[in-house]
Amino acid sequence: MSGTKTFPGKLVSLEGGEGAGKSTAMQFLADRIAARGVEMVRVREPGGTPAGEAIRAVLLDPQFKGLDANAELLLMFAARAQLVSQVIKPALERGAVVLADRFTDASFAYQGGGRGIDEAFIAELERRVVGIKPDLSLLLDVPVEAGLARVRGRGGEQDRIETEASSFFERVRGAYRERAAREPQRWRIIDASQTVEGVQAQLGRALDGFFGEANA
Ligand code: Z5A
Repeated sequence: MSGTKTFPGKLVSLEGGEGAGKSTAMQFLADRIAARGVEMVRVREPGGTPAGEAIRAVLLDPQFKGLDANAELLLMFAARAQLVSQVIKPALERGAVVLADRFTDASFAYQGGGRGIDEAFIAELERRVVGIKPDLSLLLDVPVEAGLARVRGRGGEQDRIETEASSFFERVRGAYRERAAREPQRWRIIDASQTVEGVQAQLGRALDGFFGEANA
């Protein structure tokens, strides 16, 4: 783990913008990790604990459109603090592989890139409240319009953040790509505009490469 403390387990995060195919990819990754015969703990953000899921409901509720950007950021970190202390750290201490559907990088991308909150402030929260970083982060990267078209094709109601303009999601994508370029040893960029099979082939190679290196 690239945080302050080293754990026997590994933290793998999956990130991406709207319609990148995270839900589809999560199941593939979970099956692939489980097939290694290790304990796997799957979490999602915001959420993953009873308190975190209650916070998630507030964050995604369209009735709170216009929520203050700092309030949004702090709620993301409140849910994350609970998830890290209640679930992620104990699992890593047991030696489990934790598979996270989003982690702190999402706050840098959405609240930093999307909302324009100062990156140094988010980094300070990460240091004080979270204290750990993923060992491997997978970025499902897809052009914004293609992702939004997939979400429209999926149907259903939009949550509060999904109702943002394309320019917001362009900034989110830019922030993710910049973070991945800055720390290439931690990130693998997956071309998520490919077919489901094409995306899974890339994910499988990234995961096998990571565990191969981790076991070497
Ligand atoms: N958020 C934040 O702002 N700050 C933070 O710190 C954190 C989160 C942690 C909730 O996240 C929101 O919180 C999210 C970021 C913000 N904002 N929004 N909007 P979430 O992860 O729960 O929600 P989501 O991003 O909207 O993910 P999702 O609903 O799981 O959707 P998805 O991952 O984009 O994709 P999907 O459902 O797997 O796929 C979309 C459709 O495309 C679906 O019909 C699939 O069948 C199809 N699909 C999937 N893959 C393909 C390929 N390869 N080709 C063609 N079609 C495909």
